Amino acid sequence: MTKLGTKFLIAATFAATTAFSAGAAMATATQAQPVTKTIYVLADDMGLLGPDKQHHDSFLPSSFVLKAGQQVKLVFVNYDDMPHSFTAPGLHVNVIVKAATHKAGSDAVVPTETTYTFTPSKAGQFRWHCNFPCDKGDGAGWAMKASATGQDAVGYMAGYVVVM
Ligand SMILES: [Cu+2]
Repeated sequence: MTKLGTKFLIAATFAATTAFSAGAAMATATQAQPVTKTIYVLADDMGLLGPDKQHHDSFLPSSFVLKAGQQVKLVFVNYDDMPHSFTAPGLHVNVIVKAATHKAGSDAVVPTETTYTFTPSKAGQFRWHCNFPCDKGDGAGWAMKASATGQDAVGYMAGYVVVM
């Protein structure tokens, strides 16, 4: 083998080893990635209709399933120009969902993303509610009214996280 040939072989071996290591590192990183749960926060005409036929501030979905021990990234996409909260005391989660903004000089809403990553540790049903005095549109706070299960109407500004 010529000197040049040896150099080429070393370079090729190095490149192959590096490519393999990078691939292995990427596989590990993928395994550690949290699952993503996207939740939309809608208001005004986009908010769900209540039994009173009015639109109400709503989280969609308001109830969902997570896996114990699996890291999850909650992504809240807020189309309401008011903040909300995702408060689940049983999960030790209290996320302030930032308000949407407006396009300069127009009423067009620019949604704001708020992310929160955590790992639910134990199985169960955990209620969440919004801690803000919201839903002040046509429904005049209906979604926030006190009920037998506590603050807020499930399906709008409250719900359940089921951890399995
Ligand atoms: Cu709210």
